[in-house]
Amino acid sequence: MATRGFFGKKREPEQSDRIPPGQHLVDYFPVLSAGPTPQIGPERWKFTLKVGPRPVKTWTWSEFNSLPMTKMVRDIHCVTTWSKLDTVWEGVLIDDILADAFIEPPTKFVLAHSFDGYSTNVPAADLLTGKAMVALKYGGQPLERDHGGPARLLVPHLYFWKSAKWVNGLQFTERDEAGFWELRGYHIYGDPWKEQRYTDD
Ligand SMILES: Nc1nc2c(c(=O)[nH]1)N[C@H]1C(S)=C(S)[C@@H](COP(=O)(O)O)O[C@H]1N2
Ligand SMILES: [Mo]
Repeated sequence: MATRGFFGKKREPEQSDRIPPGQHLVDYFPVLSAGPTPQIGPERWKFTLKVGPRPVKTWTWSEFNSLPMTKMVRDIHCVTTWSKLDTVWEGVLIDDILADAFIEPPTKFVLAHSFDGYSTNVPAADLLTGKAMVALKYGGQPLERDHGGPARLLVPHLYFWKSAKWVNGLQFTERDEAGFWELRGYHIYGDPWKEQRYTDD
């Protein structure tokens, strides 16, 4: 006789289609940080867009909050093998940040920088056309500090280390420059569907 628990654990087929190889589902939200959580209040927060070394535009917290807000519901996948479905985010699309600075993407690559010194590289195309945002809210609430509050990058189609917490700027670069984890053995691109976990995957 089959027990209820046995069938209860069975997943909907559409749901397993959404879990990349080597990943398992979690329903809580793990915290993964390389160092301590920086405490950045609204008065100290700013966000700078750069082209190479040249700052193009800087926003204060209130200026940034007056940009168009977009809601995104996405599945996220951490290289440590957890995945979480249907996470709900609100924030400013990278497209809308560039539009506010009146620039078109000037190079093919971007380095995201954070208040804790973290960085991560993403091709510009992976940040544009509605694919990525600077998220200010998670689950309808202001983003918790441990999850990157007040603002984090969200690039949900790549492994979650690309979603820089406490983000304070984006820098367009001529070449694809490795960031914090990419310099420490993680894949330069990080597609969860191709299991691009480590440098040579
Ligand atoms: N600034 C910063 N961003 C970061 C990290 C970090 O240490 N510092 N860790 C990364 C890693 S490895 C992961 S898996 C996710 C974890 O996000 P979470 O703690 O909200 O789950 O944040 C990424 N962004
Ligand atoms: Mo991670």
